[in-house]
Amino acid sequence: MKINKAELKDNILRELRRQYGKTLEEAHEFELYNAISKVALDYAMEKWYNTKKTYAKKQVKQMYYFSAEFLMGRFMGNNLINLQINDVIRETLNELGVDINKIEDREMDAGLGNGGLGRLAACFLDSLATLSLPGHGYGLRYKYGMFEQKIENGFQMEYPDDWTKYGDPWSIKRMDRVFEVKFGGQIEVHRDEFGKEYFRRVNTETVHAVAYDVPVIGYGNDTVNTLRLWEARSPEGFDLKLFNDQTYLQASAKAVQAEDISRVLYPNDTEKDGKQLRLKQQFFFTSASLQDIIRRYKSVFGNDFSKFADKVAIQLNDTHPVVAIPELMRIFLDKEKLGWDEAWNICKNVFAYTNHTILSEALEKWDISLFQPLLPRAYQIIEEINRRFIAELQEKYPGDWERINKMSIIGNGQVRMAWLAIVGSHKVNGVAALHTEILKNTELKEWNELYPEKFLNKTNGITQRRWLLKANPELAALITELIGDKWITDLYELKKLEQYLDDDNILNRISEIKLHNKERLAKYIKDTTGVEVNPHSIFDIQVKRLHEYKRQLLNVLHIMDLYNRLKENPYLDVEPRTFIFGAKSAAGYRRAKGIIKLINAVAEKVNNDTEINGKIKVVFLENYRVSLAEKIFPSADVSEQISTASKEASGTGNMKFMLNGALTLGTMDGANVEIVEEVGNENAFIFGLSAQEVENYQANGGYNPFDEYNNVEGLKKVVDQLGDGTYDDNHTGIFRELQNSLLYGVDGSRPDVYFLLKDFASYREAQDRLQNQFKDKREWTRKALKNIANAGKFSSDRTIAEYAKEIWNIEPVEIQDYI
Ligand code: DL6
Repeated sequence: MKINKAELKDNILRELRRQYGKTLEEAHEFELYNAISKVALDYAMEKWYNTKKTYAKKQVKQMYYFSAEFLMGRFMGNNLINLQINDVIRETLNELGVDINKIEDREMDAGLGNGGLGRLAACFLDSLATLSLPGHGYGLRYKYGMFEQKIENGFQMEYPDDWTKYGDPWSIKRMDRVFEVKFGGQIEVHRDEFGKEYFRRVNTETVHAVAYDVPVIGYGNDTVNTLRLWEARSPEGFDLKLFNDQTYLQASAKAVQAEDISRVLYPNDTEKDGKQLRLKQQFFFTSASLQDIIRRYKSVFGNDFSKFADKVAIQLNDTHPVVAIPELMRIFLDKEKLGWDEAWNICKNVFAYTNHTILSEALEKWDISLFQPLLPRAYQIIEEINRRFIAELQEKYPGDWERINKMSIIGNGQVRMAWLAIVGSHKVNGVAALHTEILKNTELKEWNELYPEKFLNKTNGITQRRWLLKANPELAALITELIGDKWITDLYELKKLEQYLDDDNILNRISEIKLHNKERLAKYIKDTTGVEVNPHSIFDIQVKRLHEYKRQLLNVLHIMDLYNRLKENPYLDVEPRTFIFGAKSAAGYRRAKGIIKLINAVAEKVNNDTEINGKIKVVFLENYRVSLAEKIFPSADVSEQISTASKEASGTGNMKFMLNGALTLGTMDGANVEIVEEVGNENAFIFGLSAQEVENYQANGGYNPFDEYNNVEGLKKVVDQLGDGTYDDNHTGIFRELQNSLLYGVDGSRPDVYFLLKDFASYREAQDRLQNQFKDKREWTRKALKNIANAGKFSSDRTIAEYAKEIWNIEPVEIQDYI
């Protein structure tokens, strides 16, 4: 896009005057952020309009990604890059004496997600638009996103994340797109003029869903898709009569109750949390989205639904939006008066479902006692879906009641959302090859036997626009200098970098860039934590949600061991190391919070021990989020991907590290397996039990952790230190609970369910190997380059192209000019 600098300057200054009545000198940085964003949005508006018009006119099939989470991060920087106006805006602001980096830092992250699942959705939107594919997001506009984490006295504290408090220039409120969503009430049966039965909901509680549209801008093309997020509004609003009667609290009570639905993101990841409000959120956004899709369809095709599945695809991002299946059935049956078979066939062809976890506790199940009163018609429809499904099973597996009970959508007083998703979808996918195999062979074995044609793998990916081009501009520039800029939209191009594997000049430049990034992060660490770290040390980083299966505790146990070794022998030959963590724990997850406290307690001791000559430093970075991740990934030497094999469905942080030249220290889990396949075993550090070995132990009742505790070098000492007061947990007893969980099991679980002690020896060996190899800087950088060059597979462009072809059946659309 060609933009005239003088005009751009005028536009920004005019926007400041218009919005705030201020000059540049008077404006706050956040005001300037809002003004620049509005000007940039204006440049996208024409394309946005043309995209919508083109899709409608060409009547193309469109895909809607239903997700309770979109972890978008900051919008401005990414949008400027995708609009290709980043440089001109930078230069213009420079001429005005404004540092754009400071302005960028004023933007609060749109943290409308917990972790991997939500960030994946955001990467997918970027790829859809960049590949010119007609695909949009539908979700919830939470007033408060992922909580803000503060570390106080080593403990995690949670504070509300009021992400729009300085404005939200990238959203457009659409009062012309408001839908009613109904909860509760009763079902009345009526008959139409032909005597056909139909159902109507009465005495319901109605909430309004108000659309907010966010543009999703393709890189360097004309496509601007839409992320439509719904806000809950009470239809009645504020009761002025009650207010005048001086009943102040009651006056707004109804509105508050309705608006609670979109007030806050549930901050739990993989943990089951059966709250009624959560189910309300799920139904709220899926119902509004479906009504919107039907409205759009009918505006072209009227009441002829025969083409619906040829024009609409809906991807269910995990089980959270699965209640969309009975809701679409309800709309077809009760409003559009379709017959059951016709409606059900359309549904099955429209929906596809992605599973993101094998942790069975995360497969949502709702108690009927909660579900039925809240969504009586949806429940009735699920009963009918199940009745017909059970009949199908009985025919296929006569007398096999065990199997039939296990597969029943309703059972044990609960509605099983994953089962509903599989029955109501035409495709079911896992998110990495190993994950899909585990689903097919163990977790969803019976389902794969019943519907083998439904199951397929779609290995996750990440967008290189945010995670390399934006996050690591120096490396991005070098790559473009060497192989041209095609990699920005075709990441397999990076393979061409292999020609430089033995070019010392290039290896030096890569190593210098890494050092610059590490210096930048070191400064951030100093500014935010006060800890001084050595940019020449190994930056060994684990950033992700805090969960026991991700095994941050294994990482800490190794640090404690390394520290013990150094204390015993201060001359021990170890490369200086900086261990960096970033992680949020679900607020109610005691042991995960205990691990955060332990990291901070170890940091406190190690960082202040002058006897070890600063050889190891430990840093916990507060409030890990997308914008902080952008600073972290480019600075890593080592990427810690150490989950218990079989537990991490895919991981996507592993891909972001690899793309930025970090070497993976990991187990054969999730997408690590494919990373190693691409880069070669010799360019990663692999350790630990395989998924099969873990499964075997689990099948045989676990293992005896004392065998390891008593025999593995260094292990007994660190496990004992969890309980002997070496590290201060402020008398909470949480470190002892961690110790107990490893040796004896807590809350009725087996000891060491995540096999930390079992994997300790091989983890320690891999760590030692790694630090020895770091001594040879040239060889290390060569391996780093090998990682970068082989990251092509992990672009979300590849993932999305596969979904488009094999699941959604959508094609790139050339955008026409209608303005
Ligand atoms: O597929 C995205 C992401 C994977 O990379 C992670 O391995 C997986 O843990 C995560 N799953 C969730 C599950 N949440 N729920 N339900 O976040 O998905």
